[in-house]
Amino acid sequence: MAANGVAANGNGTRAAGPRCVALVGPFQSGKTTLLEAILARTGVIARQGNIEAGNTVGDASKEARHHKMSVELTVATANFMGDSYTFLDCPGSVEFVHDMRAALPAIDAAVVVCELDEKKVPQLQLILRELEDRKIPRILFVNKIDKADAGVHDVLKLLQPASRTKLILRQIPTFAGDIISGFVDLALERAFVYKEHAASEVIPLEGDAADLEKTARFSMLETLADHDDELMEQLLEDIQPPRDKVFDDLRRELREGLVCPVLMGTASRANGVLRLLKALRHESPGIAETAKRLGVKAGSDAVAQEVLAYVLKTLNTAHGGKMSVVRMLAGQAGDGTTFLTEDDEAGRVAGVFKLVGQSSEKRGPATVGETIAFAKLEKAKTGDTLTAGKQAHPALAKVAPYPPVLAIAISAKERKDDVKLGLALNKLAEEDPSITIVHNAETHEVVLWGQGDMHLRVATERLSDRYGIAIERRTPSVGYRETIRKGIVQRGRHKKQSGGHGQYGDVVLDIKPMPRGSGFEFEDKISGGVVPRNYIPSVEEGVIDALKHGPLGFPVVDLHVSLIDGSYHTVDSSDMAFRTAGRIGVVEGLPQCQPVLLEPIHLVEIICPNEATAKINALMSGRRGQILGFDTREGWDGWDMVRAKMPEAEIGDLIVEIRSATAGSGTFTFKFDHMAELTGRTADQIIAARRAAE
Ligand SMILES: Nc1nc2c(ncn2[C@@H]2O[C@H](COP(=O)(O)OP(=O)(O)O)[C@@H](O)[C@H]2O)c(=O)[nH]1
Ligand SMILES: [Mg+2]
Repeated sequence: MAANGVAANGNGTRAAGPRCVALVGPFQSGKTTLLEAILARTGVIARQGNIEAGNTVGDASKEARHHKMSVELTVATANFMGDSYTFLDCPGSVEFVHDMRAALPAIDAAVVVCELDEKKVPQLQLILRELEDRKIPRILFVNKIDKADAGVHDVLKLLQPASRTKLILRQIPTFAGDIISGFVDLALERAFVYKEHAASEVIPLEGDAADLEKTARFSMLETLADHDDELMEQLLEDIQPPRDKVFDDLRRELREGLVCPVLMGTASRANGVLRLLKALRHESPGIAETAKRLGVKAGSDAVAQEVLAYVLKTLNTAHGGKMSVVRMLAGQAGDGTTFLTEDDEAGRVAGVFKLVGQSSEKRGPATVGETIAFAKLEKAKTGDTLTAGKQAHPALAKVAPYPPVLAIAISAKERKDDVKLGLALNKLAEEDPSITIVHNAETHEVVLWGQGDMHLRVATERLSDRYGIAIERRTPSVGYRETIRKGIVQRGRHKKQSGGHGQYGDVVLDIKPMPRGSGFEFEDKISGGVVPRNYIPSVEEGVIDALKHGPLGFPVVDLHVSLIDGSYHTVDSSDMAFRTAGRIGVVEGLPQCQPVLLEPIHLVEIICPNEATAKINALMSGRRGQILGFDTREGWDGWDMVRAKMPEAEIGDLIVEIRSATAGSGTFTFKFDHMAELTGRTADQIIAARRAAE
């Protein structure tokens, strides 16, 4: 082993330097509890807290405590057997998944916390997929083993469908009656009994446990041998491979992403946690492999190493301070280091901090491999690649947020907060790029788009808790339009004789419907100068004014208006007068043209595990959706994609129902397709609501 933690990354040795490990996995599987157990085990905290008591290091924000769930990434650095580890407790809820996704590029390995629950397998599959695609080494930690029964022997059968790489069972449980009392580590060939909040105790491996161990160990070795011919020969010839060889294989095959080892335990009692930490210590890769995975070119001794860092999270504290949580990928940086992003100046570091949840401790410069927070990098964003060099470094990784699926319209309860709200929204979106803010110029609404109901709720809570703005929320307006079904020729006359100068404008408009999607056209058909040239643009402006608000209350589209006749007055005519005449012509003409409501229809694509497809079809039909068909999702075993056309008004909270029909794993995308006529009761209600609102 190399001295002083200097990089030594041959297969035979453990990785060196500070590590960065993410705790990921389905919602409620126990990641935050596991972090708590790790922090207790490593002495960062004196006593392990729990979610129910609301005293954990993770989930310490007001919003997380309130909802008893992780709503953002928690960062905590600990020491274990002389090495530094930074753990990222990632939210498991799909609504907050961007925090996890944005952090992944910079981690050395992920601990995927899961439960033995069939319903949660699709969610687990989504997370593993993300890790597989990014080639991130991963260990499965089957948590809540205290609740498991004898069915636990089928761990691999239950979980393997979620993983494209071969799962490899590293431990098997041992029982005292029906209750799991400990485990056998198949690599060490040692039996342990669990002790509550203490290290497990080694006991003799004998009896039934010894027999089970032999079989389980053999299948572990068989899987390892898929990638090791020498081991394969040893197994065929019934030779016991040396223990070191087994460990070397476990280490190499994990790092190369050939296998995914499975450990187990009970986070709430800190059982199995020490073995997990030891597996990370001995088997998981370190910064050297991670930098290589990201394509960082190693500096030689002769050339000073370029300083490189990846921003994995951005925090805005209540007192206005900004912190960028970064993983140092190369070099060293501290107070005064000036960073560049890929395309901008990031700012100058004013404070380096070690984080343990909400508490931050000032410290000296950060070196390669460390995960710390830099204060005051005003322009750095989550996902940026930072360099301290003179030239920007191309982005090492880019993680685009998933397109938003749910929207609310918000406003400040009090007018005086309008400006504050604008600034706070910018900060919110900076911290969480999976939130999008859209200003609807037509309806003057500020629309907050996000990943689900809880996501948006937490966003508005932050606006009030952190920035002190009372918020009102509404359902955003649907982009209704109206059009006409028949044409008319209509005169528009504006004449006023009130002392001095009068006003005179007179036009005849030929108004005709046009095909769907063609918008609006204006045509000048004046001959003989009955309306002088210079007034014609004003007539068009007047027409456009009137089309902003049709007889049903919505913008009017898909019509053609020709100016075919009119008259003028040499003294009293003006641009204003003709604009008014144009408007009057349309306002008086349209109600006679059989106006009809138009509603936006979107093309919707839903992805779901195929056992939910029938439910999804029913859901879509129930919401006036027209199902176009469904197909297996390409490259995704056991998943379908359903396509449908659906009115925008019905999409509203569609995601909420899709998620409840798919145990949280289904989602959808949508894009505008066309406008369709809407008549009957639904249309009448929409028009009446519009009138009432005006
Ligand atoms: N029985 C049992 N419950 C656990 C265990 N770990 C966590 N829990 C509970 O499971 C729930 C979710 O835990 P949490 O850590 O918030 O899960 P996360 O969403 O993955 O962070 C909480 O009620 C925990 O107390 C465990 O090992 N055994
Ligand atoms: Mg959590």
